[in-house]
Amino acid sequence: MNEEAGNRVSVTHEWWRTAVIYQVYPRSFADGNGDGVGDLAGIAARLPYLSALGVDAIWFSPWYPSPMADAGYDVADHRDIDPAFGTLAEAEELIARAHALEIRTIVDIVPNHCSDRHPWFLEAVAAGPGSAARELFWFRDGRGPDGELPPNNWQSIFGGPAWTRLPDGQWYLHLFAPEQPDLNWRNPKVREEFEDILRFWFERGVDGVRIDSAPVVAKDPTLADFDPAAPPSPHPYEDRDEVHDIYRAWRAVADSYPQRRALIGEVWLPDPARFARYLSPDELHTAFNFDFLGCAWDAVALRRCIDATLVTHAPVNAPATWVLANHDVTRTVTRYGRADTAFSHAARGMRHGSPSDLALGTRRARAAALLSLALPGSVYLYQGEELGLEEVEDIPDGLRQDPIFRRTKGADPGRDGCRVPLPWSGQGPPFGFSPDGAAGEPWLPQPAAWRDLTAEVQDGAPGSMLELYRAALRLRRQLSGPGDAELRWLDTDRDVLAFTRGDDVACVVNLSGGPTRLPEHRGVLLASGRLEGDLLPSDTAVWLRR
Ligand code: TEU
Repeated sequence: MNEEAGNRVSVTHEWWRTAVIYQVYPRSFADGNGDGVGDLAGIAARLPYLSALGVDAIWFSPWYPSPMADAGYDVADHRDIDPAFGTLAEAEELIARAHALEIRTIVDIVPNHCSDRHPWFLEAVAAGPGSAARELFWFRDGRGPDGELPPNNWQSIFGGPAWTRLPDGQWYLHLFAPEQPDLNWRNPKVREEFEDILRFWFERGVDGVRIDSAPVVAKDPTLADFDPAAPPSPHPYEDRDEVHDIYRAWRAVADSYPQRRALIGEVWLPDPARFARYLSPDELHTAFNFDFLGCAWDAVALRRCIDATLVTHAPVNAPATWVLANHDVTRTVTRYGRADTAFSHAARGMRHGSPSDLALGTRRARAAALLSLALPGSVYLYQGEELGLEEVEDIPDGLRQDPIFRRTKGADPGRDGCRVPLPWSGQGPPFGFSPDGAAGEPWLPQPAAWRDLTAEVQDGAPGSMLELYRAALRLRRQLSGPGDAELRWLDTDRDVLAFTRGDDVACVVNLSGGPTRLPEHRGVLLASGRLEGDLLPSDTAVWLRR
């Protein structure tokens, strides 16, 4: 499905339209130096694995210097690499080595906030109330007789109030953790700084940036109270019109390079029309499809989501994206094995630990992989998805690191369960994540059962998840039809998804309780499970030659 096969990095084709993009979460991918934390040396050593998997690009979750209050999404310096991960020279080398393997690279940019250890924030704290340094953030006096109450009623997305008070009495705004003070995007210095950060990474050869929490960067400067159950329009901080001006300026930066760079937005928004505005021709190139990511394993819901996605993207001529998982959400195998197969952040605490049939979840995750890789647009894979890893739900409380866990007093377990270091090889932890004899244990404990899911065990094993992904990615490149070709639904039962891509390929996914007969075809290209003659079993997907 990739027209650029064979020469993908050197041509100026809009690669992001059809790319398969693999998310590396550096802490948990591979540990080169044996301290129990993933790093750039570990990633470099595993590049051949990603090349053999057949991905077109790697997105690196934040690798910058950070106190890791939010696993690197609290950035202290956007122009360097955290010493725990390596050096800037290693990052440059990694970008170059990926390019040599025809793999593009995407870095994560976090514009809404920085770390409370960022020099700007340290300076603002030191400079005191009324200083210019505080203008780069949202500092305010509190309410109540002694200013002991927060300036407004806004709540942090991670739980608790969105304000923290300093010893000098002023409060500062943080939509996420207190260690992540929000930047004031009304200040031109903030804008200049981020445009310069984009140039910094584009000049180091990265092919795109993923924009963290893209819609929340602009705030209502009156900082008025609001009722979260009935927020006003415009919302005080979500999806305000001013954000588009910011991203138009970013697009101009991206377009100023001869090999154009892609802007990819993390845009969680319920309103498709508002979502599509981010994809205007002079703004972002693509944005993650969170409706698809949250959608239940249900044919009617999925078809509705796919149709709505295509309808949303068509007028702005932006490619759709298909995402099943990332570092913030419950792993697919666990989710699809539960009675309730949808995902939402709000329901994570409630669903945590509810029974999951992992064999069933795996069957469905395999079918979902073939579904998403057959849809028109680009696809995001989250590390470990290709190994069929489940959510680790029994991490001892004392080892949990996600601030969500603490800030909700355990009501929401947080996101550690999808961030457990990958199993590469061997019979027990660290499963090749760290080198043999490493001093440090993996920063989160790995389940013993992962001995059956290591990349080593799955390599070359017929029917393994890894081999399914490899075969699907290989075919996706080879098949001429799919590319940007239109999706046409075939007439089927309500609980079966069947569509063609171009003239030669069809995809059929059976979400009904029993087997279904395959439509007319000229051969099976790939199946997520064993077929019974011309019957496609339940929770199985197939790619057919038409
Ligand atoms: O996430 C933004 C975001 O709001 C959610 O995805 C978040 O994880 C969820 O609401 C929590 O329940 C981005 C990053 O993907 C996430 O890892 C960071 O923690 C967050 O921004 C702050 O930078």
